[in-house]
Amino acid sequence: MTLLIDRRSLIVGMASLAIARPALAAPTVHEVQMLNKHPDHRKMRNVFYPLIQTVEAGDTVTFLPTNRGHNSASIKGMIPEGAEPWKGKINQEISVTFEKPGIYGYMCTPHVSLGMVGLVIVKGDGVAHNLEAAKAVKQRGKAKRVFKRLWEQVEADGLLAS
Ligand SMILES: [Cu+2]
Repeated sequence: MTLLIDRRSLIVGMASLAIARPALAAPTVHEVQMLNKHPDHRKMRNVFYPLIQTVEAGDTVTFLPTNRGHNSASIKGMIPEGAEPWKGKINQEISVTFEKPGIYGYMCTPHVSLGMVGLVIVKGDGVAHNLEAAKAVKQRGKAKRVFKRLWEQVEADGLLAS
């Protein structure tokens, strides 16, 4: 009888350990720099680097003011419904944690019409659910051309495969 109880509690103990394990995987922090010039394409001015950051749900992206005069702010209509928008101040380092799979378009407020925009793609179930909505958002100035290129890259690199 005693043996049976011990064995049961052992099994229960192991089961809870197995359930707890996935939660132990530490979320990753990714860094996106705010730059005056793209490190590889010097003619590209006012850029986020990398322009597309792919993350897992629960990960954090820290936007670093490597060069001055920039910020990171989500673009209205370009994040999944129910997701928290963000808006950093100029020269502010800001960390955003992404819980919901999907596409997140963002900009630098003073340079959006010069094409300073980027994408965070949060992988997982429903990663592409807001693709069409994000694509449909009207873009200002050069942001239109930059996003066109980013959508092409997203497709070419298969970044929406969950
Ligand atoms: Cu900027």
